[in-house]
Amino acid sequence: MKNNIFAIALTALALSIATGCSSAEGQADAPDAVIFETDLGNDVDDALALAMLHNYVDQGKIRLAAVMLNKKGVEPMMLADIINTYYGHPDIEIGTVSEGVTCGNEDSNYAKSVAEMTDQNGDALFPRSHESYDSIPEATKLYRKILASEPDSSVTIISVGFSTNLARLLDSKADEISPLGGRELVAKKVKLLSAMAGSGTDPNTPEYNVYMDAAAAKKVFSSWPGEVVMSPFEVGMAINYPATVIENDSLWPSMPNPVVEAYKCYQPMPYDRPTWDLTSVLYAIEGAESFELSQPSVVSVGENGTTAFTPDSTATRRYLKVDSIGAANILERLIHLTTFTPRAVLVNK
Ligand SMILES: [Ca+2]
Repeated sequence: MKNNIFAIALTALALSIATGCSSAEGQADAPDAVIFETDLGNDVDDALALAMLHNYVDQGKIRLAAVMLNKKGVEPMMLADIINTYYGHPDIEIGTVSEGVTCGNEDSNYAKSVAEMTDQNGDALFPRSHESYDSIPEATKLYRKILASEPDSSVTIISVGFSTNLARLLDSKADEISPLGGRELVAKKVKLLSAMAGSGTDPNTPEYNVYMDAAAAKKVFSSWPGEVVMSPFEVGMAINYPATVIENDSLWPSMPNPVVEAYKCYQPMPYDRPTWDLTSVLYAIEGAESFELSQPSVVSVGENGTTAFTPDSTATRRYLKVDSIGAANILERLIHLTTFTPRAVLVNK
């Protein structure tokens, strides 16, 4: 199956070259744009989720238009660049956040650890494509530029960190990029927001991605002008990524791999880790096959970062649920999707 998908992707690439189409707009068979909104460098599931997205790019299922960082600092940008470069897609745009929320786990910042790894000559272990990160654009501006250039109702945003950038996008005003305000731009261009956030079953316990910037989360989840599907805390908790996969070098085609190194840096090995962010990627690209979807609901975000869902047939928010059989199927799929051979590695062999 993987080979078939690979062949289809190559055929699609050949067709696009033959017809001279290079821009997404007006190209009927170009995959739709996906934007990954991440706090890369906090928990390590973001890194595995980004590896999955590169697999989908290789398969021709998506265009990864940008990696937007909502964890401030240079190391998240460096690691996004390192992972994009490793997987053979160094031109994917990166956006950053200024005055983002402060993160309290700098001692376990695996982004910094991976970026500072060196080989036996003392050179950087992992190549990167930016000489400096001084000119990385603010995410809000990059969102506006990308959304303005994409076909209507085509863009999927996968948000697996804080809502800071998305709230600022909603508040953004008409400018030289687009005559539309942010809210109108989102309504016109975005088909789905798939977000790892909150809890579907516990309205009393704050969840990290929500409470770290609760005001932004409240704005986004209560007033985002379109469909939102949330992968709640308990879904990722039910599906643990196994340390045995990280430790099995034969599953990883080209070592060293920055995602594997990130995992090893994040906590003392061996440890299994919930697949929170990976589930939002899986739903966004493959749909609800092994998940269940809640009833359409209105979500209420508390000041302290709680989420409460109230069923309402007219609402546009739902959350994912999973049973034990679904969890086992999803874990198998996630392992398959993260331990793939990148096309960049195949080409270089
Ligand atoms: Ca995250």
